[in-house]
Amino acid sequence: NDGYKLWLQYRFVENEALRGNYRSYINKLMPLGDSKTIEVAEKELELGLKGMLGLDFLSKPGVGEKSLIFGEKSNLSKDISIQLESDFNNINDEGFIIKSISIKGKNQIVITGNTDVGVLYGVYHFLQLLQSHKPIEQLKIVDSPKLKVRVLNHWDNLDRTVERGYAGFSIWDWHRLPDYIDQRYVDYARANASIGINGTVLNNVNANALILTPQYLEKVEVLANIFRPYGIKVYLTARFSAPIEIGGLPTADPLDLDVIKWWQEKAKEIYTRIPDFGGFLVKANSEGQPGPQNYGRNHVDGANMMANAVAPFKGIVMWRAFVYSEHDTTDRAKQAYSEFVPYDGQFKDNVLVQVKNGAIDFQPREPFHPMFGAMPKTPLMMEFQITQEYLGFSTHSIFLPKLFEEVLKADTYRKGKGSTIAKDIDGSLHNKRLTGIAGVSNIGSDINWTGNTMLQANWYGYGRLAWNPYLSANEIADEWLVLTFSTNESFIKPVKNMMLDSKEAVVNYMTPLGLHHIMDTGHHYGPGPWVSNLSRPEWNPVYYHKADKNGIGFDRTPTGSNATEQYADEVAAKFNNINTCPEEDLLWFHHVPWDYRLKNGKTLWDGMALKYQEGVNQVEHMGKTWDTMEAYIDSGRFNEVKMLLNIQFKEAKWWRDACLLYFQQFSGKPLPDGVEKPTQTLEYFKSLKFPFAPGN
Ligand code: BDP
Repeated sequence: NDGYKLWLQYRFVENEALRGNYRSYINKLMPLGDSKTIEVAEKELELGLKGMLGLDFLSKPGVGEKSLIFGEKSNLSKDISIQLESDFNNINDEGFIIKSISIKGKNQIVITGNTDVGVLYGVYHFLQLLQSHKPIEQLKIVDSPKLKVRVLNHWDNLDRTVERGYAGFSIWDWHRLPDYIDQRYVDYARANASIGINGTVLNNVNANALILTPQYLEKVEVLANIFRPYGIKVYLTARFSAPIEIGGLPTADPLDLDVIKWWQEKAKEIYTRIPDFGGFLVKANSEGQPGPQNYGRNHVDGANMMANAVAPFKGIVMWRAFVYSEHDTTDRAKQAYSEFVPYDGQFKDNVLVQVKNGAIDFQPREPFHPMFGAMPKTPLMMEFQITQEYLGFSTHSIFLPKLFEEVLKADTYRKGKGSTIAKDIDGSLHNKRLTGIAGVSNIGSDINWTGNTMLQANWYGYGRLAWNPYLSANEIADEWLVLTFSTNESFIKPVKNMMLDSKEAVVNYMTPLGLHHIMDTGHHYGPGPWVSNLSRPEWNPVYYHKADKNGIGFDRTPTGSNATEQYADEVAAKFNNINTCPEEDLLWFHHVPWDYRLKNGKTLWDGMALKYQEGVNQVEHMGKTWDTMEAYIDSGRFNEVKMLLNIQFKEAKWWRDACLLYFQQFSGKPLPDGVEKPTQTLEYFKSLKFPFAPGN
């Protein structure tokens, strides 16, 4: 098993009684309607049922009396729809109903929804029930996605390199498109549809304007046609200066009439080819990307101009809030909030402001971004990073739904206790109509898509949380393990525990107690807390940890940068007080003396060293757990994960030793008992260079 099939394995159900039971409910497929979506739903059922139950429906038309009926509401017969009326009241356009009902005395299963795409989601859910060996006697499942825009962001370049990509090259073969259709495009769509992802941004946020030329739009159109039956819309990242680069205009000023017209015509051109084009994603005035500020305009001017261009076609603009200026270097963490919150209420209603989960940048742990909850009149979409730029690349097996869950559950207190981030992004906190979430994809041309089978769980888990941001990491791990590997509890339980612990393990061996951004710079591979020579101060790890003889950490309280003032009072008060600040965020908010006493009675230095050691121990334990799993799964995936866990163990030790040796120069204290002695010198770790680290 090379992992290509992801969580759509459709393993044969070995238990004969169970298989017989399933078969007795599904003698025949009865699709209603003839849309492309119903066609792909039928195909998926055939594939899945054949794999799991050994039935070949094509060769046995019409046998038996129990059919699986699937089709959208408008195609249901009266005697069926009448029985589902109240259920239909409980789903939205993309929701589904799976129900056992009795028709003319016969017990039938119906999968339906308001749209064909809803039906397709229901079909995938049904197949997942069988793969998880769940009973299907009395089905009544009614479910809808809680967010509207559920997209993957591909940071893929037109030359097929992937920025921060660790799973090979881009799956978009621009050179051979539009004529050559890679089967991957279809399988990509299937995988996404099976978890409810309904959009894909094909190109990097650091965009190349060429994607908007007819030559590339023709290729994009082909992908859009492939994805459409699966309910997946295509979006493009638009380079703000495209009117200059490919339009021949002298400016990209968003208030310039020619520029406005250029974008309107570009939108029209795109929608003529792709009537359901999703819209644009824009990274503007961030890390050197052009934007409205180049012309003395602001984010609202830029976003609204583009939003006007796509509005006649029901398109949206996702405008990123990942900005930090080189002119304001007091605290990078404060900048997005300062720049965006004053604009609350000024964006057009088809603009979503896309905010990273934390105010710095996709760290192993970050306190939640203070913009969440703080813009009641602006739809904010969450941006998670599924690819592991700062978390050991695809070699480290880390289950990210743990991180995502922590963020979604965080309480902004903006409307009192319980104002969680999940409630802001699903619109319920402030009654927002447009809602969304983006995940920076970890997908590439590697045979197993993500470079490490275990990281397929992060794509899966992201999709599940995009559908329902209230799901727990625990449930998601259960689902994914069953679908991907086995239903055997002796496998599921230990591997699930290993996954659930993996996120804290990486925090411990990289950035315990609120440390952040101490990865080696540029590529972010491995530790580099000593780096201090980059042109912009906030690109240097020393800017973030501020270690000195007195202590370590970034004071963001009122005695320091006062970044905490950007949170609701209750949250700010908690972070400001060193006694109530969660220890996991301690050095994010405070500069703390080396002999400060942690809650466990240890000094900060000892506690930090022990955390680094704990991270290493956790990875060692993960490896040992995995080693006992050989009997339960195929050797292909078993060996792959085993080798990767071994690399992760080595790299965890590298992180521990390099960081502790470096910080020890400031603390001047010995390593406490229980922490292994480094086997190399600090000079050795500093001398390691990785000019060819992937994803740069
Ligand atoms: C940073 C990455 C950089 C991205 C940037 C972004 O290092 O490659 O372009 O975020 O999100 O994390 O725009």
